[in-house]
Amino acid sequence: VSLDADLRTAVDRGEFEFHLQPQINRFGTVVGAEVLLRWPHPVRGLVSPGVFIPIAEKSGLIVPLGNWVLDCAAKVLSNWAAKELFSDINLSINVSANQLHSEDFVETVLGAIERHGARPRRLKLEITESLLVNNLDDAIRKMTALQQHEILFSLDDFGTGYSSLSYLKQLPLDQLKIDRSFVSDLPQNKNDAAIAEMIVALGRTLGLHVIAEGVETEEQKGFLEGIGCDQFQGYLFGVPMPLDQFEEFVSALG
Ligand code: G
Ligand code: G
Ligand code: MN
Ligand code: NA
Repeated sequence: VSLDADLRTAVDRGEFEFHLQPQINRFGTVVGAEVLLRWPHPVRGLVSPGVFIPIAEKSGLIVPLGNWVLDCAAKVLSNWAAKELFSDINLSINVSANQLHSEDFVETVLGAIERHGARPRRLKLEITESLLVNNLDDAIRKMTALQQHEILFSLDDFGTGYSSLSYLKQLPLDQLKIDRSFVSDLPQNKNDAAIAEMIVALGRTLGLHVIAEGVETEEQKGFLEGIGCDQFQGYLFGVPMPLDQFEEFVSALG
């Protein structure tokens, strides 16, 4: 059986898991988490989203799969709210091109939030530049509609795609995410250092928060802090982990 067929079955049965990776601010407080899908395959073991997301994109399965992730995130947010826990923690979820451009994307996102009574301001959708190139107008229309309902947006993998500074001012963004390829060789690599500085400065000018991903060392964090980056995500703070471990992680920080 092909991975494609297995994926279809797994989507039908909801056989996925998600992990949460902490996002922290300059004071070391956890202010968010990125939701990262995991597929426990009966034979292949834990399959990486880097492998199955492209397959799901091609087959159209990304739409039901994306809806499942949305539903999970909304459920987690409303559970936390009901327990008066983690009221300042946002959840970021990755959104694929076919998902954003699907006809009822706006209704689907709002539907998940309403179904669980989650606060829209706690949900952040990560979109990538590559997702914008094909149909910028549709992306702007849908993002604007969702922003009016207080959903937040982050531009993921920033600087790695066909960056156009003109769309930055057209999109209703809350955050820029510095790609980990610009972080891994900090602070030694002067080009990466200049790029990171430029992104932080751009964010400040445009009134956007800036988060760096893939932060693995104190040196990287120190450099990023020094240039004014306001949030960090990476193995230095925490790996992607199951929900119960994430809750323990946050509670242990106090
Ligand atoms: O966690 P990991 O490094 O294996 O993730 C690999 C890639 O899969 C990342 O680029 C991430 O954005 C993507 N990914 C993880 N979860 C999701 C998801 O729920 N939806 C989409 N569209 N992509 C995801
Ligand atoms: O493409 P996206 O930015 O959504 O990818 C997030 C991916 O980055 C996840 O697959 C996650 O496992 C991975 N990741 C998170 N933190 C680190 C890190 O500190 N170093 C490296 N190499 N990868 C990381
Ligand atoms: Mn992401
Ligand atoms: Na990224």
